[in-house]
Amino acid sequence: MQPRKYEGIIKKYREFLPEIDDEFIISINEGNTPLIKSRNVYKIINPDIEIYFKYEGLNPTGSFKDRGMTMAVSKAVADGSKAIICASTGNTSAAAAAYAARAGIKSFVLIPEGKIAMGKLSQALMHGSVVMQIQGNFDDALIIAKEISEEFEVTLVNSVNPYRIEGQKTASFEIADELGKAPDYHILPVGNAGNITAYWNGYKEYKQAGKIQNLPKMLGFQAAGAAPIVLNHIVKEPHTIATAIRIGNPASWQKAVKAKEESGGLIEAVTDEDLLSAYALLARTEGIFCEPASAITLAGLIQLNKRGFFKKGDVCVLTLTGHGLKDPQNAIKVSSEPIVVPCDKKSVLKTMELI
Ligand code: AN7
Repeated sequence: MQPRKYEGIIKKYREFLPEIDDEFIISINEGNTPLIKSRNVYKIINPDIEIYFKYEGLNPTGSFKDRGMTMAVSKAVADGSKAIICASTGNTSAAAAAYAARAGIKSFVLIPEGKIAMGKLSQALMHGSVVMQIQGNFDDALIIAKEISEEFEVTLVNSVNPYRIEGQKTASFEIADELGKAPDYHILPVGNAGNITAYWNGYKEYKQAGKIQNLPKMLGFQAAGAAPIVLNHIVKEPHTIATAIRIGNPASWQKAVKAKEESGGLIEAVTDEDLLSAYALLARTEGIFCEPASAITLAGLIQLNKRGFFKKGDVCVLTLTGHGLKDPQNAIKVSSEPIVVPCDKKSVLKTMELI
C-alpha cells in the first residue's frame, strides 16, 4: 500500500532498497522532485526532440545528494554509528551535515580550501558540522576520509559507501514512473561518477522488475579541465569553474565506464565556456536556476546536437543536480551588473527606456 503522505525515498521505494526499520529512517522528505518539460530551449536547440529537466535542486539541501544521504545515514544510525565523515566538493558535505543534524550524530567534512561554492559552505557550517578546509583537492581529501573511517568508528558517507548509490538510484524510478518508460537518453554531469552509476542501476532494476520495457543510453559529461574518464588517466590538478565536479580520480570510475558501455552511451568533455553559456541560457529561457556543474548536461546536449546526434522524437532527460542558489557568485559573474539609478521616478523611467 502507498503511504498516505510523502515521506521520502526510502518509504516510497522500499521494495527496491536495502531493508531498514522505520525507527532508524532519517529523512527530510527528499526526492519526489519535478520532471519539467522544456518549453523554450528545445526550440532553439532542436525542435524535433523532447527535453525534460529532472530538477534535483529542489531536494531539501538543494542537491541530488539527499537521496543517497538518507539511505547512508539511516543505515549508519541502524548500525549504531555516532559520527559520519566525508570529503566533498560541497554538496555531499551539505547533505551529510543536514542528515547528521537530524539524526543527532556528529559530522566531519573535508573540503578543498577555497574551491567550494558559498551556499554549500554555509550549509555545512549552519548544520553544525566540523568543517575542515584541506590544503589540497577533493581527491586528496577523499583518501584521508577513507583512511580515518577504516581506523576509527566514523562512518564514511561518500559514494564509495554502497548505500549512497542505492538511494540515488531512486531518481530513475521517479522519471520512469512519470514518463511510463525510460527516456531514449539520460544526460548527467560526471564528477566522482556515483550518480551515473546509480541511475544506470536504477533503470536496470526497474526493467528487471517489469516496470519499464526499455533502457536509456547514458550520456555523461565532465569538465574539460577535470576529465579523467574521457582522457583515460588520472588528472593530478583538476581545474574547472564548476567546482562541484573538480575531481581528477573518480571513485566510481570503472562503474561509470560500465554504465556507458552497457547502455551504448558515451562520456565526453565540455569546456567551461560552453557550460557557462548553457548555465545562463537555461536560466534565461526556462526560468530554471541550476549550478554550473548541472548545466554541463545542457551544454553536452548542445554539443552532441551540433553533430546531428539526435533523431526526430528522441526523449532526453537531463539531471540538474544542484540548485543555482548554491553558487550565487558564479551566477552574478555571468550576468550583467545591477544598474545604479538616482532615487527618483524620472531616472527609473529613463533606465526603463519608457521616456
Ligand atoms: C551539483 O559534493 O562530489 O558524479 O562531494 O555536486 O556522482 O560525483 C558532488 C558532485 C554533479 C557529480 N553535480 O556527481 C561532492 C561531489 C553536482 C555535484 C556532481 C556533483 P557524481
